[in-house]
Amino acid sequence: MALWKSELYCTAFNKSQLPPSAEPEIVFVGRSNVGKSTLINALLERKIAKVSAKPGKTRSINFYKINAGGLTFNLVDIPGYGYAARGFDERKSWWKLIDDYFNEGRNISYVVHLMDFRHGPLANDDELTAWLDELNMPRLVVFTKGDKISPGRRKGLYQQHMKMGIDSMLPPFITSGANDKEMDSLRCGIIDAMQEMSDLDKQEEIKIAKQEAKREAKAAKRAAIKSEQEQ
Ligand SMILES: Nc1nc2c(ncn2[C@@H]2O[C@H](COP(=O)(O)OP(=O)(O)O)[C@@H](O)[C@H]2O)c(=O)[nH]1
Ligand SMILES: [Mg+2]
Repeated sequence: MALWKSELYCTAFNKSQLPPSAEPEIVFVGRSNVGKSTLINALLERKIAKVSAKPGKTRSINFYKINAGGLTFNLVDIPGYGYAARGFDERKSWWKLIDDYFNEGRNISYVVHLMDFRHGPLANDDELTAWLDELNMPRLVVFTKGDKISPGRRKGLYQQHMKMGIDSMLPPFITSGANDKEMDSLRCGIIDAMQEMSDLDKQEEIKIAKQEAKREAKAAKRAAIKSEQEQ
């Protein structure tokens, strides 16, 4: 697996600060304190995202430019949601920012949805999942804090979570902070999922182009018949 080079290139607190959309974007979402910053740092092998013992510090969307051996994309870090101490206004402004980001027609490849392995999907995760479903936004689920569960209990708990009906492009990964082996397979999974999405986009484009060509051919035929009849 090629090394990932990374660079934080934009921090957006509102819609007007969102950078233009170009490269495919892989969006990281999860509840506050789920371990999102820890996982991003482990993936990028640098201390680039702030890890905090106190939940709910990051309120901006952070854009990281990634170069994975020549393959370029953006990793987008969305602020965490669902921290109990937050009030109604903060919840509203969170949804506003998220809604602005997802409904701008950006080149979003898919969403990496982080869930605490100890708990699996919680009510807030289900709410976000339902909202992403409406946008037809594919997800890759990644469990965090796997190390907090003893190895003997992991398989059973994984199966229990899967029974909750988790929808993920690949079987969900279990991660534990900065475990190198886990990070290697997660990096591969992230790239595979992105390529799969780009193939689907290409197939869709080919389908649309074929339909367009068919429509044009039919129109040309109709025009030819009409001009023949007129002669
Ligand atoms: N044991 C363990 N602790 C973790 C793991 N990931 C994050 N943490 C801890 O959980 C807390 C929140 O982590 P952070 O990355 O800031 O979460 P964020 O709010 O989702 O960005 C910190 O105290 C981390 O050290 C993990 O995989 N295992
Ligand atoms: Mg964080």
